[in-house]
Amino acid sequence: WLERLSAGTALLHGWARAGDARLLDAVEAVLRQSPPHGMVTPGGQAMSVATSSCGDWGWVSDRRGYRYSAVDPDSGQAWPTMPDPLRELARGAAAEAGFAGFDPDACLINCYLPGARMGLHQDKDERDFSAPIVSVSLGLPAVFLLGGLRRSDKTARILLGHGDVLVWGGPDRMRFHGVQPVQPGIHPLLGERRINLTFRKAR
Ligand code: MD5
Ligand code: FE
Repeated sequence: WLERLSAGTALLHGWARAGDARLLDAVEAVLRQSPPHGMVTPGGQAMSVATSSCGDWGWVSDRRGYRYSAVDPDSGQAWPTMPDPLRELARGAAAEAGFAGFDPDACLINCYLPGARMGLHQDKDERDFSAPIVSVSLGLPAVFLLGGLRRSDKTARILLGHGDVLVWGGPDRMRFHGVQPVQPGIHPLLGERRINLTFRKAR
């Protein structure tokens, strides 16, 4: 069911559950082609989340900064094509939340093992902030922190479970957000992992 968290944010509970096995197969195929690995922030901090991407653009971070790249810096090759089941999921969820016509050109794949987290940040490396962002949670649950437009704004805690999909757009697109450390556990389909797919219009 669709829960409207605020004007521009919708939580589609369990939206991705129905096709989860096919979805995971497609994700695993991407990860075999472009294996996930930890990145470093421009400040030199190691990130605890391992990332990969598919689609025309992939989000990367290193000492030079955050940016979108057309190639996987590991292999020097183009990122894997965005599989149809992923694209269709993102388009369908966006439309359900009121963003018909969403056409993502980047899908970031964040892989969390127990203990991995993501600090409070804004997503601002995209060219056009009018497009929404669609985030799909798979595997182990995580507590998502949803803040406001200033870093110091208080944050709400949202539990995201397997198959939950969040859509952010309009006034909520630039909110600060983060993920608390993933707790140990075993998910029946993914094992000891959380995978988050983040679909964006990068360019
Ligand atoms: C995650 N990933 O669970 C999250 C899901 C990232 C990231 O934050 O940058 O890779 S995407 C959450 C998101 C995106 C855009 C806006 C907002 C949240 N928001 O306004 O809260 O791995
Ligand atoms: Fe983010």
